[in-house]
Amino acid sequence: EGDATALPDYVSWKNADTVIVHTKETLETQRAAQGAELLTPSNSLYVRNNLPAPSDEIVADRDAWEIEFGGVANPTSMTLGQLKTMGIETVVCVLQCSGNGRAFFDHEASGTQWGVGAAGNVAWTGVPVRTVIEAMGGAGDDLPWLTGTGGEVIPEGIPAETIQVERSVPAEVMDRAILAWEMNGEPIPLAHGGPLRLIVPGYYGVNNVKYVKKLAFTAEESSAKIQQSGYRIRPVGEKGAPSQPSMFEMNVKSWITGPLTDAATGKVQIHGVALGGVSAVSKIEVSIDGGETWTEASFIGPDLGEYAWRPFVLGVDLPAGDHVLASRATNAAGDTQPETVEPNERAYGHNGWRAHAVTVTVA
Ligand code: MSS
Repeated sequence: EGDATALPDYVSWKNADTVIVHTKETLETQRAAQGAELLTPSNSLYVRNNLPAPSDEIVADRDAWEIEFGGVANPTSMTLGQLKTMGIETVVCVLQCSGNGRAFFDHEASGTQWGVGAAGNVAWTGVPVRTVIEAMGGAGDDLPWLTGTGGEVIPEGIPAETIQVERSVPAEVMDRAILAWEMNGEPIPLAHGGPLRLIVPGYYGVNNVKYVKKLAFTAEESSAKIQQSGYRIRPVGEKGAPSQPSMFEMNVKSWITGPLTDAATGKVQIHGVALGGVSAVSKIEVSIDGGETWTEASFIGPDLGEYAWRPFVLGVDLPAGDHVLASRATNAAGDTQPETVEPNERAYGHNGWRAHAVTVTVA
């Protein structure tokens, strides 16, 4: 882990000093590298692939990429070049893996042991899904799901539903979803889903389908394993099933990004990032005594919208000794981060403030 020489080829352009390489398909942003800039620089953003990324041939002629639409009055296929003529919007939102914070659970769940770094604040530019759907005569009746299919080529002999990245989200999120071709002002790199990616602001990473090749309103949720049994909140030891809650809306969360281990005596600027989930983050508190007392901290810089995270800061005087620093966010819906969270089999959605606290030694 953290071996600077181990950047896989398809992400060789990442900044090795700011990422932790867990595996070829999982790279995490270092905690200390988060929040310093309003947007997470693309070369520091985490990567999570359920399947190896497709060949980079798919980004050689981006405008030729085709996406098929279904479950609309006039179903058709469109190229990225055509989509670009239909409308343009930018949305800043947190991209966060469902398993971000897995390392803070105690039940030794399998999967990448993400700390806080499977998350970033990203500006996506593309056409609103609603605009495209309206141009096709609108969604069909009684089709409550919006289903996006990833563009990975499934090897012959493997039933597609066992590995295909195909996710269904409630159809009403179409109002805020976009089909994006730019990330942080540049064409989306292959590693992050270029040439075209479905972005569902406020929803966990898995719903943001990369290299999206099909988007359809459907009567049922996708039959893919990743939808039916994967990415569900279930009791430890239980199997995944469609009756369990799916990893859709993100919860309110924050964490300190500095200081993380030590500081000099005198004034210290405690800083971090806070997100509201599907409702804007509205308040952030910091504790320097392990959660016994809390002080409201200040958000820094412009508000980039309800789905973005906001950096925060609190200046304090810390005497010599060890201090447990914690942060606790509240969103506009009135949800506050809990102190602890119940374990769940796959260790998803950890937003407990205690586990995210850091112990800082002041000398
Ligand atoms: N898409 C596709 N197509 N494929 C894959 O694999 N993954 C998921 C998403 N999408 C995938 C997709 C996940 S799971 C996540 S997180 C995300 O993506 C990530 O992103 P990036 O850009 O960072 O890499 Mo967990 O919930």
